[in-house]
Amino acid sequence: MKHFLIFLVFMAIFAKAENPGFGARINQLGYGQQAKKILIYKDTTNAESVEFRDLANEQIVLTAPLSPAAVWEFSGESVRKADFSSITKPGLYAAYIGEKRISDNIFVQNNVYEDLFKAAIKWFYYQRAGMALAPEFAGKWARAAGHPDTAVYFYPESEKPADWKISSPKGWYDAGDYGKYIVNSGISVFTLLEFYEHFETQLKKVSLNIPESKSKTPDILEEVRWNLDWMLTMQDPADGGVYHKLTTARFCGRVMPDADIAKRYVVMKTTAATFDFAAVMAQAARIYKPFDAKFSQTALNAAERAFDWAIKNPVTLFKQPEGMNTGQYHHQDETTLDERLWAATELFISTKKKVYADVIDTTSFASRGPWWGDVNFLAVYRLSDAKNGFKKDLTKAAQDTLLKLANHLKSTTENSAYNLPIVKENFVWGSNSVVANNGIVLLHAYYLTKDKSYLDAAQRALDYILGANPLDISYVTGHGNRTTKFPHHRPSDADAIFEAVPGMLAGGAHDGGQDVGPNPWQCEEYRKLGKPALGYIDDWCSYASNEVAINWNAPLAYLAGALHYLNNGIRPK
Ligand code: G3I
Ligand code: 9MR
Repeated sequence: MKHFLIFLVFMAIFAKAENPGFGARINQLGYGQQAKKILIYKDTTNAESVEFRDLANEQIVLTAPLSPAAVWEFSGESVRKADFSSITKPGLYAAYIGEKRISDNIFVQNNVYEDLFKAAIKWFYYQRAGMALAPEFAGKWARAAGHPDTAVYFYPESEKPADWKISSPKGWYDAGDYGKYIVNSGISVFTLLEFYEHFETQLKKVSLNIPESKSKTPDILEEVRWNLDWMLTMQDPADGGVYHKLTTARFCGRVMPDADIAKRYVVMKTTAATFDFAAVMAQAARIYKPFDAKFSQTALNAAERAFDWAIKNPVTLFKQPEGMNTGQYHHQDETTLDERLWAATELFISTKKKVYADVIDTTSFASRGPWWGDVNFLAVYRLSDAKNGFKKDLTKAAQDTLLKLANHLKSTTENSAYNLPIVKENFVWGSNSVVANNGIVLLHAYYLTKDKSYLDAAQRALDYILGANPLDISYVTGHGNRTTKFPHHRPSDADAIFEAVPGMLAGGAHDGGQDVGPNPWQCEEYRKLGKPALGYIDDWCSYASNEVAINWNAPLAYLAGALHYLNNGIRPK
């Protein structure tokens, strides 16, 4: 009871301290000096312009015209916009209509995303299974170790001999639950490693203050290695196939990792998991070679064995075993041609073998953005990069495929009331990660063309996540003026600390409402059906809009980190 009273008092103080905002929708962390800067405002004054004042001297530095009102279909709001990109001098500004202040402080400075991207990567340390988080590295979110996973069984147990078990330690908890999932690890690891590939020189110097920070291996690679080591244990040494996931039979309660002591299981090997595994192990083999040649060779061997198993087992699709209710990472129209293509591209880059080139030559690709269920675009990223040595016509076709999606997102941005790269089908479970991945698509187009309009549209993806949205919220815990505070994340919920673990991206708004219902663990109706951009609630109950996940934080880290380096004049390798 004492804790609860302390919690209430603290919450009252903390909540009161939060500034309610002034109405304008902006990036609550700020903007690089040369970045595109757009203010969105639900104006009712019919004013012609917005004045931007330098808060250091209250001088008006810009009078920017306000656009005619337009309705954003995904929230139903009528909004106007003002472009203040011409403010490039580092400083603190605010927007006014007449004497009425309409915006939070607006930071203009090239390093405004540095803390965010580092926190977004550091969050993976907080997700480590099998490790106690020491105060030296985890601060007040230090916790006991959970889930050693040195004795993991098969589910259903009836399908194996009574003494069957494996050791499958380490790895990241997937999200707000304590499961470890190969499919979701695939795209998450790819994204973090591609960030390293693109900004290697800079990331070699970045310390995340993790236990391995004193090693010769860059911290981002040390963090990803924690999950790669686990992934390797999920490969069956007998045939190279990869188990789909490692979880308890049912989701546990709102407890800390060390209190979740139920038996843990691996389940069937699947084609998708095995191809995803092959892809990231081939990618890792290249990246880790300068730091750990033995691991690099292990990863490559594992990748080739996995690919071989998946080619021989092309339609072994996941089926949730009776009695198990944990995550599935299986979708209704699943094919595994996308995973096969991605794995083949990564293995060809690592080995130059014809067997992989032959698969690539006989597999199509399309302008569909990347998510855990469709990784074809990760192959497009690889094929479109002339440095990877694919046939010229194939590289050109992939570049056209990349630009087709990027152009669709860019024109959507330039023509929408909110100036955002968001289309209707993006409003799904994990919508914020779709927006972040849209930003990454646009950045790849910028790298390819050097056309700043793609960079400008990518900026708007991060703006949306950090406050340029109808809810006027930064969806990243601990980063922004009005932020997600009560995510569906067991460690943040079950610890006696008011603030959620920092640097986590909440899933985001959509109309799915899979967590709405009469059961005690479900949410009351929080949606405004037909306005998917409003379908979010900052409450533990909402795993469909307010959970956190490794495949959501990885694109956040990439998007914020790449914009940080681009703001500082650094181009990807
Ligand atoms: O692909 C279809 C799309 O065509 C359709 O228009 C849209 C709207 O109906 O649905 C899309 O499929 C959705 C899919 O996510 C892809 O977005 C499914 O409806 C939706 O149920 C599915 O949700 C997944 C959810 O698990 C339930 O399976 C999320 O992507 C996935 O991130 C989430 O992952 C969970 C893990 O299982 C357990 N750990 C937590 C993690 C995050 O919540
Ligand atoms: O915590 C679980 C979350 O990680 C999943 O995304 C979600 C949907 O599968 O399920 C959550 O667990 C809930 C379970 O499904 C039903 N009982 C309440 C659990 C906590 O909300």
